[in-house]
Amino acid sequence: MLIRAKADIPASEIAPESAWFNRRAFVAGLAAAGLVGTARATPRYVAADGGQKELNGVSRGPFSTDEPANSYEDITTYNNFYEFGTGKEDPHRNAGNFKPQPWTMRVQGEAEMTGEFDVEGLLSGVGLEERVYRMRCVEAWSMVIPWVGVPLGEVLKRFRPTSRAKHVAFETVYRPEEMPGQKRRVLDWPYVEGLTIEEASHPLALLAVGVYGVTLPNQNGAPLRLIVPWKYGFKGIKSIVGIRFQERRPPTSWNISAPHEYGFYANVNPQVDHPRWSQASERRIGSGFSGLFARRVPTQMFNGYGEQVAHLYSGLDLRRNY
Ligand SMILES: Nc1nc2c(c(=O)[nH]1)N[C@H]1C(S)=C(S)[C@@H](COP(=O)(O)O)O[C@H]1N2
Ligand SMILES: [Mo]
Repeated sequence: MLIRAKADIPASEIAPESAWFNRRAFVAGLAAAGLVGTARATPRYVAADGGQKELNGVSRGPFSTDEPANSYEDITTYNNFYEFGTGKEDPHRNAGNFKPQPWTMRVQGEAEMTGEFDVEGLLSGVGLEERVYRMRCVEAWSMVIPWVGVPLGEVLKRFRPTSRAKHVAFETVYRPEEMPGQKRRVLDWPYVEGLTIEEASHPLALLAVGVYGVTLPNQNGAPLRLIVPWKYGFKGIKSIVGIRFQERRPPTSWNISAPHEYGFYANVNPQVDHPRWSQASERRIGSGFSGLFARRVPTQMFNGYGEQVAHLYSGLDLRRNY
């Protein structure tokens, strides 16, 4: 268990209202154990998973929302990561045997630099940033999450993609011995995702390595995962082992699984309903007691990032290209 009580990290300025009750109880526990002296020494967050390491030298990145962030508990116990099971609590319960270190990524395709790279080397020299983003799942729930990561485009540039690199394909690790959900074919493993090169190079797109100032817990996609905040959450592929630059559009897991329900672009769009439910509003996790009365908030076009990304889709019919 990791306990922090530090005043100067960017996340500290976010007041996770939703965590208030948990945190207060927790702080009371710490105080009883003599670990904190005063009420003012409130820990900013608590990582209960073990093995989470503090990330140093994190600067405050652009584009962060000032909406209250979800608690560390919300973010790490309510997950979608089918490799560990399909229930929201399965990933944090079943991801304990997963080994995110050491980690090698294979880079292939239309780029001058391809091969195997270890994550540390890959990210060295690119400054870690905190980005507090809204995350909107296609299932109509949402959270606000203080990620730590590096701009995806900065990392991709290092491979010097060629002019034929119109798309970037991503692949999750396949390790059925460590990922019990992969023993059942609920999806066509490994999980794959993709972006156009313009999307992947957009400054909002993030390769996340942490959350709340510590390394990603396994259930959140350790050691690194994609965050594309203007798209539905399923584009944010976790535990990435493969990147391929290519000309043609790559296949994507949810589109393969249910092509009439999930498209390639998957831009958040409140005007295009899912065939089985409305996308006009979303349930903000953690905003209501036990989630039962969670606040519903209107869903925003491009999840509120339209000012930054709408130009990527000018001339595209967003109903057809959902
Ligand atoms: N490999 C992999 N990546 C994945 C998923 C998954 O099942 N497997 N689920 C996606 C979905 S549907 C969502 S909403 C987000 C959830 O991220 P979180 O659990 O960190 O909130 O991860 C996405 N990335
Ligand atoms: Mo999702």
